[in-house]
Amino acid sequence: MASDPEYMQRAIGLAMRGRGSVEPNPMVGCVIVRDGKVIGEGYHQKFGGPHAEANALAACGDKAEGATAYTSLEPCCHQNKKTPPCAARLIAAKVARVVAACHDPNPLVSGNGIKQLREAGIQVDEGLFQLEAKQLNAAFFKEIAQRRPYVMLKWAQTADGKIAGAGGKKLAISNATSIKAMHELRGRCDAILVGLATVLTDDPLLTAREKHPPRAQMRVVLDSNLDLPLKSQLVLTSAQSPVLACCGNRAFREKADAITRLQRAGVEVIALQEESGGGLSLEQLLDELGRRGMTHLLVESGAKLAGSFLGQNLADRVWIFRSPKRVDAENAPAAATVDYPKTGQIALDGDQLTEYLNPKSPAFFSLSTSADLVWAKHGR
Ligand code: AOF
Ligand code: ZN
Repeated sequence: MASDPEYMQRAIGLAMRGRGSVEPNPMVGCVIVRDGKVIGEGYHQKFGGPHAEANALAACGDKAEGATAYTSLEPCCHQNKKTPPCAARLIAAKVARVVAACHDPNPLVSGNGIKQLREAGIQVDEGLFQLEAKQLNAAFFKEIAQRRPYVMLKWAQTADGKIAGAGGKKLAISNATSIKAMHELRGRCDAILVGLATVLTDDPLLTAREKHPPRAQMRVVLDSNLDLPLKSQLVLTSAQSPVLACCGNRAFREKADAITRLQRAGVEVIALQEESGGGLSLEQLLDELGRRGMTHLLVESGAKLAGSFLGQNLADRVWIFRSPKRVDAENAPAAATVDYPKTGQIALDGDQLTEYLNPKSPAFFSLSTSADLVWAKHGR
């Protein structure tokens, strides 16, 4: 017979399948067990759709009486939202026990779901894999606490630690399998960020080139002086996928013509504060993206901008795609370095993808592998 930890791990694994489709909601999984048998399971599949508990209870039919429900997040109890509260459903189904991994940080729930269950005479055990369950939903916890998106840095580097060719020339580093994993990741993010330097050297598209990406991406460029070329691929495709150019306050005041040209080409332009060191305020950028309801930002910049996120403790996670290729040129730009702990690694047909988590991030709870990396390894 399986034990509490095994059922909870299963609930967490189910929850991960919602990644990309449920945000800004959390990923939640639920497994219902009676007499040592799983009689129903489910997960929150889509924003606005039924919750994990509702799906799991539906799979049980009318057999949930006396059962134990394992949920990766405290069942919700608030009214007047997209779906009916899960605590009331579990009570109505007469489950005997609920094992919940962690609290729902949503102030409208925050312990009240568990309280309601207990008041109805249901035994509630909380905290099994608590830190893992919080890490699973680190972006949700961050969104509630800070109204900022979870920041993921990603780059590809050669065996000699370079991110481009001699003199900074564009270079194909990753193999096709890595590129596929990268496009899948893009498809689960709300925004992809680069600096102008990357646009000028690589002229990237920054879109998710897979069949049915669960989310639509905004492409964001840090462009202090409004030098984004109208002929860049980003600008030329702004009708298909939105582009946001962030310039400094000064350029915003003084370059009305450049702003008009970009706006006519379909680009949205906003101003950010200029930092004393020369760059734009990344904190202000994150606040702005958070205001727009974005929960996941992917930074695909060069080493300098990546270094700013790392140096300001604004990065939550880093993915490095390592290729066995070498550049062997002194003047090829080097990758940024990270000293974060490793939380997973997968082989991608000769390339290697390694995940690191920032242990000093306010959205760090445990060294568990992200749902994104689990997907990259096993598929959904
Ligand atoms: C659960 N199980 O599967 C999820 C929960 O608008 P709604 O009805 O989808 O409610 C969204 C809120 O419910 C969300 O902010 C979070 O507090 C909770 N999510 N709760 O019991 C689930 N996805
Ligand atoms: Zn619910």
